[in-house]
Amino acid sequence: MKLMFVPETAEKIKSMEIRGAGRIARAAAAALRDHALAQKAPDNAAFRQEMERAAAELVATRPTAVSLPNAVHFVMAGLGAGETAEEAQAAVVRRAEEFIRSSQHAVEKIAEFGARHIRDGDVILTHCNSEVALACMIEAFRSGKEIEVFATEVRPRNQGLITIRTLDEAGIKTNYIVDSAVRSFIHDVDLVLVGADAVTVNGAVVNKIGTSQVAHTAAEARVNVIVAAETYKFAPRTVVGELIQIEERPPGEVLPPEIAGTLPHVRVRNPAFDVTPAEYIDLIVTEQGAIPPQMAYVIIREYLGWEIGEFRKAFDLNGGHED
Ligand code: RI2
Repeated sequence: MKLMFVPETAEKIKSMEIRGAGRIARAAAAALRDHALAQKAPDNAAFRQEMERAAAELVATRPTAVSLPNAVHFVMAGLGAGETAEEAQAAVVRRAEEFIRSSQHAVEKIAEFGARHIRDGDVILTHCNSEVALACMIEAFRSGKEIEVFATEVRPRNQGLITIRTLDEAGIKTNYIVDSAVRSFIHDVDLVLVGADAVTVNGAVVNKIGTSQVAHTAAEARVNVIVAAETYKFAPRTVVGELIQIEERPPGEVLPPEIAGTLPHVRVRNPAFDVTPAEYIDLIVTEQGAIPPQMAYVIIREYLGWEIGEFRKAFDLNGGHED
């Protein structure tokens, strides 16, 4: 087993060598597990402090995908276990393993549920590179459904390339298009299927920049939009009014600095994500089943285990005290 060190993992998440909301979450859990194991004969207070520091370093890497803080929160709850550092250490390791296992299981479950929403002969449009959205398509294809996919290029990081390689490997007939061609092809499409970086309490989906344009185009053409999202992509803190921060990445990803440098009046903007309102989404497929986006609160309440007392503590509401 290759050990995942925290600084190395944090760097890879930041540079997007490790990317995709689910993969980021699993990598963070693995890094916390290995970091905990690396603390030999730890002193109680020092162990907890060091784990908190490492957790903060991981969470600070990318601000939008809520799977990252949710995974870290799940693993770090192990710090509360037992009296000694060894007990806390064992609990952190156990919880990290549990998160990774259940995340992989969630992808399989969503593939199974999502594939049932794909009919034989469907043409599906996807945007960006979503492990879960692709798993649904591959499962549908594997079960004998003849499908065809339109995959966007996804400027500026070209995640569409990863998507078409995966689809090609699976033997699925695929069309590769530039992002701005979505409206030109939407009438050839039966279904839009994308992933999510975050789902808010009002059912809005935060996903790769351009998703909201795709969903808007689909709504205009009366094409259904399905989002594949594990429950740990739902954002508990949106219940108490926290907004999802949209990451803005370096301008050099969009325009090379040697060109940008010659244009003193031009400012390049590079938001990595956008928000698709619930009314443009027909269904969110989670590992607990498919829900209309308006039911996001139920997922947050039932499956994320963040109690209101915890929100208060996190935001220092009510002086951090529970009622
Ligand atoms: P899975 C990605 O973000 C894309 O926005 C993708 O739709 C989403 O994470 C979910 O990915 P980025 O890391 O977890 O490419 O479904 O910025 O793989």
